[in-house]
Amino acid sequence: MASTKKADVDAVVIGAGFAGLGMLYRLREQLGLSVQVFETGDDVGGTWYWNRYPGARCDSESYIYCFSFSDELLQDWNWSGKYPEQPEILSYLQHVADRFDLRRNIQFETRVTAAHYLEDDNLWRVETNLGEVVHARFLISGIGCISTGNVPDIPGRDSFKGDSFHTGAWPHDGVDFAGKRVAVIGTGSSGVQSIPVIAEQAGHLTVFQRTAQYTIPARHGTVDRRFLDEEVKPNYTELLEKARRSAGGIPVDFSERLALEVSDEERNAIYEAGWREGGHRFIFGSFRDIMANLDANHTASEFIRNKIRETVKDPNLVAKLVPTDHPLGSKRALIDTNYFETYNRDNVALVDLKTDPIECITETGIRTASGEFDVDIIVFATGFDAMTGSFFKMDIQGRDGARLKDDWSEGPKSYLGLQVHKYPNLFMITGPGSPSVLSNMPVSIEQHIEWIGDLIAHMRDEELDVVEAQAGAQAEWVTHVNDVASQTLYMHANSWYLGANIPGKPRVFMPYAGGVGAYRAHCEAIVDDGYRGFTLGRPAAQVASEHAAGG
Ligand code: NA7
Repeated sequence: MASTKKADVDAVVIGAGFAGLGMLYRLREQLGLSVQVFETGDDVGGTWYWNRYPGARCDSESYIYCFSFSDELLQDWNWSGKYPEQPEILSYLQHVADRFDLRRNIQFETRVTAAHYLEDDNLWRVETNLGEVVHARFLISGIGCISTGNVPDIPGRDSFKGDSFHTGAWPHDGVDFAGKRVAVIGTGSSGVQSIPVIAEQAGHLTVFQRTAQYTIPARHGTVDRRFLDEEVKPNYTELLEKARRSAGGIPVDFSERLALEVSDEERNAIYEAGWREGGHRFIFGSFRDIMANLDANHTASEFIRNKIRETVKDPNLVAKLVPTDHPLGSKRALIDTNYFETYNRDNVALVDLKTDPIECITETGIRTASGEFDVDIIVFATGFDAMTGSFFKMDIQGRDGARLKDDWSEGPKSYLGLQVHKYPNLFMITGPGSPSVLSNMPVSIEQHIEWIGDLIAHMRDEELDVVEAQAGAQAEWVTHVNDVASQTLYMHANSWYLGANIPGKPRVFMPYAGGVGAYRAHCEAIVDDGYRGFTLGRPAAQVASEHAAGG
């Protein structure tokens, strides 16, 4: 006989970053549902709560790094920087939480440890590290794509007697680098942002680089008030719509030019202009085939290599800093402030781990093949177990005893990055298989929030209790995600998109590389087709028990 357990709330949402806050607002204010949010931190913010390392900043321009659900919020909020810095994004999210009275449904300092689908009850049983248990009809993950830090298991790591920090778990009261000998391991986004700032504060900085990077000057500055007041605020509706239909979730026009169709002089002048303007405009504003064609890409990659050669004075450092093993953009495209210039400082040294690998961490520092580097502080800018790591920290079980860890052991499988077959009523906001990390995140997050909200509203209207991705639709989507990725330059590098940064992680391209606009259109077509690929209905157990009771 079917159980009669009741839901404590309509939905449990995990995480109180952009995704969790937006989902809570949508479900509570627009659908009138009861919602319980669990958040590990002691405040809202997600990524921007944890990543407080020096120089932490978003690569999207501030005017488009925001929620769009409230016109008043869009008009009232004024960013101060062209690229929003971590403290300001955190203030923004705190403001959103206060303005819309979101905190009352968020339980802080609480981690979801397990979530089991109870088939007889059609409920998710959600358990926390505090031993609490909540039953909910829907379970929605807003856990972020890059939220489980990767601190490499280097021999002797725990023997280090100095201080060590991962950039994604930075102390709230900061780190005093003054006069200290500091090691930074890693030159991804977090390393490239923090290295110039730490170099200014530290006595001495040694950077341990595994892969040399392309990075483009951000040309960060204060926000252009005229641009904001005259071009952005009166036109937010159109700008946001353009962002939603774009490739990367930003409202810009890509150049129509092809890199190999212009003369060398013209091409160089265009790159120079892009370099002066800075940021990702260097890529999308110059030629449309840089990210699609290896020969075109080579011209841009070589332009940046020449900039490194011009900027860095020591030829030994140039040889280490010039990237030669992957094309521009095949790892995450980086933007920086004074990154290469920093290597001209007297107090900065660089160790190339390709030729001089780390052997171990000692009580006093880092030992490589060539010698010992004594330091007071080690900064691990070594990235994240992206996209799947945070799911695997929870024991997620679907119907028929399915375990997410097992079902994703060869790489994540989902339908649209939104749902997983065998996990009814579980939704992922920007899960693997959606554009997520290849886009301006708030735009992708909001699309999922709206889509999930619309589906739940549809289910309520139609008196349907359960929704589950079909196996066939999921398999087709996974194939499509792989096919699209295989046609891109992303396959030419060892990146965290492919899980290559985590030893033993399956090498599968996790986000959807088809673009935000194309993805959105796909999601809309599926809805127009009666939620094609999803099974919507009433729980089998409930129907069976009604039959048995003559209902
Ligand atoms: P990333 O981009 O994953 O960068 C991590 C860096 O750490 C990268 O240079 C790695 O080298 C390096 N790394 C990782 N493991 C090791 C070990 N074991 N030894 C030496 N070096 C290592 O993380 P970030 O935090 O910088 O950025 C994450 C995202 O946050 C970013 O893309 C934005 O979306 C925001 P590798 O390149 O793998 O050789």
